[in-house]
Amino acid sequence: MIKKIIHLPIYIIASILFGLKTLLVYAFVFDMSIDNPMQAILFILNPFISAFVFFALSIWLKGKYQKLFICMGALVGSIIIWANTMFYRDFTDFITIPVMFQANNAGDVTNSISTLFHPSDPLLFIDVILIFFLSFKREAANYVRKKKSSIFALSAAILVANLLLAQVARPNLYTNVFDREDFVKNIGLFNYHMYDIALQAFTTSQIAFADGTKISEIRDYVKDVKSEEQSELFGIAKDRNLIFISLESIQSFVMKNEVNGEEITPFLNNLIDDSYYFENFYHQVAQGKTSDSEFLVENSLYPLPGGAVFFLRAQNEYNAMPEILGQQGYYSAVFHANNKSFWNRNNMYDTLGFKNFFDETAYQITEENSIGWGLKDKSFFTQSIKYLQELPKPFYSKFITLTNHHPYELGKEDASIEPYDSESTTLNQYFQTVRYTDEAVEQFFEQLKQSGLYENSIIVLMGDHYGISEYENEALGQYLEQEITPYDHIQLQRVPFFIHIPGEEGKVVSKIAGQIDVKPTLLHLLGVDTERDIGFGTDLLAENRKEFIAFRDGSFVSDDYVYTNETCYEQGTGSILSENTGMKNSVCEPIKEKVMQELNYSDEIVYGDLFRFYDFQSRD
Ligand code: GP9
Ligand code: MN
Repeated sequence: MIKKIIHLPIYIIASILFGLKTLLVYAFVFDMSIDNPMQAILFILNPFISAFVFFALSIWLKGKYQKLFICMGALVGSIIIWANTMFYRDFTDFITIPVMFQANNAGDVTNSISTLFHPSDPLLFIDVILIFFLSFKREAANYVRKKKSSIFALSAAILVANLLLAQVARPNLYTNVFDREDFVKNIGLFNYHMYDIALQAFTTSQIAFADGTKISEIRDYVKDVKSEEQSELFGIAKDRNLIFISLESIQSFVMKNEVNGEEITPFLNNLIDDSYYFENFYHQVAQGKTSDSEFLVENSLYPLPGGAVFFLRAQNEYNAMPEILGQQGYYSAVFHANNKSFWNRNNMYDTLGFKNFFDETAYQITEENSIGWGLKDKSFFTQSIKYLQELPKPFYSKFITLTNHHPYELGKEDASIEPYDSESTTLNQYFQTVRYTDEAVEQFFEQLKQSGLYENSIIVLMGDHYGISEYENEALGQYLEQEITPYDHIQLQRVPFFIHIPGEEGKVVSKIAGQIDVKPTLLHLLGVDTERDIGFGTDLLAENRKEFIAFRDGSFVSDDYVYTNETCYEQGTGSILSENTGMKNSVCEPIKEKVMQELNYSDEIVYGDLFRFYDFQSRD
């Protein structure tokens, strides 16, 4: 058998040895979860497929070049694996092109190479030694044209099959990236690096061709749009800590509502009485979900039309809240008990100016205290308090909850209310996990009071995005006792938004509002002037606001109209004013044009990295 293998063509031996080594590294170094049987198959096969596709190219070369190609390929490939192995030990993540060129990261890596080196690392090169030895022991094979073509066709076919099946194992893998791990386990480490190189090349060219003068046009637009008046509450929370709680998947329809005769969110309902509560506040996220909501909040810019801006533009210049508050002497930290590379947070948080990220490694996560996506919210808050107390003050801290995440799993012991009864398990369970998060937040408020942090803080709570998607419309319609039209669907994109300032009364605010408005609103409360800033939101506590809330797909709501699915509705009644008219004679048309212009301006800033041409500090 061994003899038979040894007599196989050298490119096949190299593919087997190198593929096997890669698979062992996947299994023993990279901590990757397997979500379905197709993924398990790809996880095992992709190392061999990539190796075969590469080494098979050698058949086009003659004599010593053929052997050189195979040996050098094995060596360079092994160095890439080794580099990823060391990087993974430190960052639990895979190398990306921008990370390699980030001065501080590269410094970190070179400094710690000695500490990251593992005595077993030389084993990563055993296959290379064998490949060198075997290829120099024998003559290079001479392939006829026909054979070359069929081997090439075979490698192309298995590569394409791998790439396509990866899309089955992880839908929308290429268009909506959540985590680099998804790439590595489905298409393989080397294909992931190729994808990353192509993406970076595209990004670099887009940035290189950006027009720097555009930013002054956008600045003029923003100046015009911003509310002239400053809120009376400007500076009311000056120097207080800002505690921001991102409520996973909580929509407004659960507020002040019941299921089986039980209140769903008793704590949040009560909190309305002594907070600023915005009852017509909309989420504006696109494919980047939670990360898009974070992007909106920190920058008052729109997320991108496709993919997650956290992945696609993590190297841009921004003027984000953590950075602005940092200039005011604030420390900043994010608390979120998930893998730090999810949504590329580890890189993007650095870019946005966060000083610290308490990711899953900061928490004790056991079988008892976790469910679904990870650590349960109650334990998350309890374990966070000690870190929060130690932060330098004043601080801006952001907490991202997790238990109320699709598919809304919860153990019996944690469920305080009965599930709903409909065809949709998702909706049935949703009410229970929402209630659990409500209780977790209540407990966190108590802990803040006990720790003495409460009085000198302002606490902001916001639903990050919808939790019940359009697929559940039938069940949701049954619960809400109405048929859900596209008009209703837009109204259902409301998420709770609270600003709770201990010692202040607050009120219910009914005007339309959105995630784009959070940054100027909070900065003004903290007494930070935003005159020089460029963002598309307005201070929600000032008298006037811009007339619309734009959604990423071009839909919008305004005081008088709702526009979606090419249909213009009357706000409030939902009656259709005009349908599929090409909009020319629709009352929605003028606003629609402004919406499109604003979304385009935001995209130009983000795609072209235009803030590098703008001085946020200067006083003109
Ligand atoms: C993951 C959490 C959920 O870390 O933020 O992300 P989502 O799927 O809601 O975007
Ligand atoms: Mn989310």
